Amino acid sequence: MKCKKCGEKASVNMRQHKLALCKEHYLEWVPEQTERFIKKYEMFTRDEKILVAVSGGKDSLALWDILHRLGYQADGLYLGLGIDGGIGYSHESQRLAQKFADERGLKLHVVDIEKEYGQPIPVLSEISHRGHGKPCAVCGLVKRHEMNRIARDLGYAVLATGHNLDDEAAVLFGNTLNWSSEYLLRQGPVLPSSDGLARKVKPLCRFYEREMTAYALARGIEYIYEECPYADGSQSIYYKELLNQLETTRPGAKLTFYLRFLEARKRGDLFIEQNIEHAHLHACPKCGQPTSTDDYCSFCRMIEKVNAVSAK
Ligand code: Q46
Ligand code: ZN
Ligand code: ZN
Repeated sequence: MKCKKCGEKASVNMRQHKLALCKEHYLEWVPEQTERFIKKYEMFTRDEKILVAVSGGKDSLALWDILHRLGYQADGLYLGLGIDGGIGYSHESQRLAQKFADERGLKLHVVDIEKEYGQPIPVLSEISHRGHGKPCAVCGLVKRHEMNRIARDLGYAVLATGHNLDDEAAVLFGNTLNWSSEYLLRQGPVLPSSDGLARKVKPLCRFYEREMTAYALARGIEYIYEECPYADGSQSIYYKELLNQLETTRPGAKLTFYLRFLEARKRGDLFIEQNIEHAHLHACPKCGQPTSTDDYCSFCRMIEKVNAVSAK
């Protein structure tokens, strides 16, 4: 297989684009494509301050690297979840995120959940009895809340995450199987800002996971190979496997699935569009973030409960 641009030996082959590239041209192609998606979906401009959520994994570090190479003002945010799982998961991922930032002279904000709220994620989950034994429900809630809080407190216009096409297609697949109209309507490369929350963007949403692995390796980015120990056996991993099977026999199926959905949504073709009733949102009296109840938001209720139990 030869590189389409220079004829040298190709190192990455993208069947869905019928495109093979050598390492050098691949490292040019990825940022060019990212720039194209940033413009196409109107994610942000060069004047806006961007906060990149970094986990220490390949996608978020690759995203930060690309934005930096493209000359955007992008700082990082690392949330210390306090997850060990026998492999020192949080400790190692924080070390790698910090190393990445230090080597490039980039600014990384680190927020440690245990320092902030008294307990690490697994304990918060246990005490608050949410999520049937797995900490993922509480973890998701805390991550969303903290990313919003920090973006707002530190004056970032945009919050960027490293979700790739495999992530997005798996979420779309799950939401479609359940016809979760509200989630379907909110899914996409950009979630506009609302009620004081920063805009959320996913600049890597059209890259396959394997393309991001290839990018991170080719750039020599050191990242944590292990997934979070709690990700094992999750529904999203199961959906990813199903979609990968489909992709093997029909190259490009994943991308088409996602892009056709975005087109249909843009045209207003999704029948769910008409039926959606937007829940009335209020500002949580404690933290100010939007919630659909008159009371505290779910995050603040969870923390209240944890505090009440811990005080006993
Ligand atoms: S939600 Fe669950 Fe993830 Fe949190 S506890 Fe780990 S697997 S990190 S994407
Ligand atoms: Zn080449
Ligand atoms: Zn709140």
